[in-house]
Amino acid sequence: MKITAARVIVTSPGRNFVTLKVLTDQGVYGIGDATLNGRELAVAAYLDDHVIPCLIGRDPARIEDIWQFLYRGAYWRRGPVTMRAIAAVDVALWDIKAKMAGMPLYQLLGGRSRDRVLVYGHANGADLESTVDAVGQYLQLGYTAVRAQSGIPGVAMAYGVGRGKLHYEPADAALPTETVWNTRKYLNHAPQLFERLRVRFGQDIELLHDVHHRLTPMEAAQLGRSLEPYRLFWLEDATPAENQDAFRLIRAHTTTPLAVGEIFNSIWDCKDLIQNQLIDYIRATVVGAGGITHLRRIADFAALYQVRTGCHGATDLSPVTMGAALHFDTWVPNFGIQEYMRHSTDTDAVFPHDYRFEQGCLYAGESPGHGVDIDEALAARFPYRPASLPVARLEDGTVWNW
Ligand code: CS2
Ligand code: MG
Repeated sequence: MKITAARVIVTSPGRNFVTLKVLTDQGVYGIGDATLNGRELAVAAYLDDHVIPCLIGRDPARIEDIWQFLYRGAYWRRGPVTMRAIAAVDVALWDIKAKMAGMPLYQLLGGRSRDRVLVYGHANGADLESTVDAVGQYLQLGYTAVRAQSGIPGVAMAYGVGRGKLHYEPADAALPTETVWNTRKYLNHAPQLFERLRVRFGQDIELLHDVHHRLTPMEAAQLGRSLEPYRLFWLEDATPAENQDAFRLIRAHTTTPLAVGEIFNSIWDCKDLIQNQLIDYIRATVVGAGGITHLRRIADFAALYQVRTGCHGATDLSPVTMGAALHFDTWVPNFGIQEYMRHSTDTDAVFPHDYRFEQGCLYAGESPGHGVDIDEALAARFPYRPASLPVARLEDGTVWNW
């Protein structure tokens, strides 16, 4: 079997997505996601200029060998652009292998470890009241795990809060929008939100929260401690993790479970955090961390330390990533939870898929492969539109972590 062609499809059905389609001489094709929010065309160019020419003529069944070739063979290892391109190839090749086997992808990974995949939804509101109401709406939709993010008095645009009635979508303008951040106001406000949520909804639901890298380690330790009475499922990205040791300080001061890793792209980003048991959940996902081949390596390593998975699943990850992640989640023994931000109707139409939501869980489909396709004719009707993630500054003008 040979790869005969591969093409990159850039489309914007509400937001930008980069998709790789790998074709073979047997007529079977595979689909992979290569979307990197705000940097889509960089990955498209990397695929077109450096990766696709190396794929033509290769045996698509040699997934591991192709992964190693693209990773080691580039000499320049890791990084979000490279690793997303490798992920797109890897997921497309797993899709081909599973289609050839006539099996849903999770069967090739080792089969089913669970009946369904617990997901969490994103509730947010401009203030405490509307955020509490939004959590209530998610519970009515059947969710049992909800992430809550609230607007903060005196902070014009807090992380995670949508504007108007739109879905939350941070990449909102061609050039980065600038926002102003105030840590003190946030640290005062966040515990009030979770106090209200527990009073209103009781102890049985799972609540999650994303700090989005905005605190120093000591501030994160303070927040983790102040949230302990509300028993969060996790506190995410409490501080930037380039220095993995920073989590020692947070860990030493709080029992609030910690999640990190949506911007990690290799096992080396996760290694110290996992082996020193500084986190509880690893957020790496197929598109971010080199595909199924590399993510399963991270998950197996994490399992040694009882660290569980919590794959990133924001809307900038396409339905192709969601489909692949659900097969991964169905198999991975140390599964924790899966993030699920719903895509727009246009996005769902461009990417026909067989996964489905029911009672707070997602179910991987049973069709051969990962179960997600792309309607190329429809995709062509949504041309690329430049969109960047915002940049945060402190009130004195200092650039901060968005
Ligand atoms: C977020 C993301 O889903 C999350 O937890 O941190 O929404 C993140 O901001 C985006 O994926 C950035 O592209
Ligand atoms: Mg996050």
